[in-house]
Amino acid sequence: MNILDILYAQHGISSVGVCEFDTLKNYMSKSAIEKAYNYCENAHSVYVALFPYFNGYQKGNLSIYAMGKDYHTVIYDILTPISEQIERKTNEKSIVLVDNSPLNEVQAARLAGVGKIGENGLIFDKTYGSFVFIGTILTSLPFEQMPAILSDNTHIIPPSKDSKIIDCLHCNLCKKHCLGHAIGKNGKINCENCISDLTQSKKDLTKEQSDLLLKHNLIWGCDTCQLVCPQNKNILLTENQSFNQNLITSLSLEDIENLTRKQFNEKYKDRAFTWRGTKPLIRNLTLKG
Ligand code: B12
Repeated sequence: MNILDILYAQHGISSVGVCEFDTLKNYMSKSAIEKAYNYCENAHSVYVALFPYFNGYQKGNLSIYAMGKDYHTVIYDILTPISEQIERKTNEKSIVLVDNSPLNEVQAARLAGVGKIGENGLIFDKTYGSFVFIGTILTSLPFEQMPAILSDNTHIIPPSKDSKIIDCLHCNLCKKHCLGHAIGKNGKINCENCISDLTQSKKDLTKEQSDLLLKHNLIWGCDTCQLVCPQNKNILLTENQSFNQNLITSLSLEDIENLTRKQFNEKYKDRAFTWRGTKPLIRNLTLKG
């Protein structure tokens, strides 16, 4: 089996592909390219895997992406053994990168052929819509070579392949429903008005930004441009237990206001909403009264 087959067979992954780092560089700034080379000298290929996370329409005040276990950890744990095997068996450098990464992950996914970009700037998977996280392995292993390595992988549960292609309808409902009118041409996001960004920002908010948050139902993240999308209507739910079990759907002031940073991190270990501390959460909860 080659790396793509192995990746494809991992539980919790819906689509996999590979793109050339040289091509991806066209979508990255000079400093991002430099950072990527610091991670992986002679970077050659980017393996891309999509991880579905839609858990149904759960009521709460946290965004769907933050209800389950922290996706950074989940994806890192799944991809690391594969990355380590690449290094062991080929002597090439290899590193797992998720989200906090110099790579333009959405473009990497598009170039790897695992999905298409919608007007909301997000990648859409055939079966799971845009509710997919992107995980990557950046490696010096040449793109042309997919040697038969990694054959000692075990836990193999192939995902279903019979699915329809999801293509953006360009209906622009995502743009129309975005309260901050933050989605521009070609999915370019204006972070000054993007509610997802504002809820997660530690910065002081302007009066206009606070008013925007007051109109919004969540205190962390935003799902609007995904939930209104017709192409997300009949998607499958995630089967990944990290994203469909032990969900935290809401937080209240009482839950967090008296916690130190350390206590907060311990209480909500492995949750994506902890990375900015309690400050933005308390600000957002207080604002909404
Ligand atoms: C910074 C960041 C944010 C910021 C800014 C978002 C932005 N798009 O600028 C904020 C906090 C607002 C944010 C919000 C969200 N994010 Co975010 N974010 C990132 C991060 C770390 C970098 C994004 C970035 O700056 N890209 C580079 C810039 C330079 O891209 P760009 O020039 O704007 O180009 C984009 C578009 O123009 C488009 N594009 C270019 N050419 C063309 C041509 C056509 C025809 C079209 C249609 C589009 C198009 O493609 C580019 C990529 O999106 C990525 C992870 C990563 N390392 O890539 C995650 C990432 C994009 N985020 C992700 C998620 C899940 C979210 C949220 C859904 C979370 C939430 N529920 O609140 C929202 C969605 C908001 C939205 N519609 O984008 C996922 C997206 C997965 C997916 N299915 O695509 C990523 C990939 C993280 C991951 N590993 O899974 N995010």
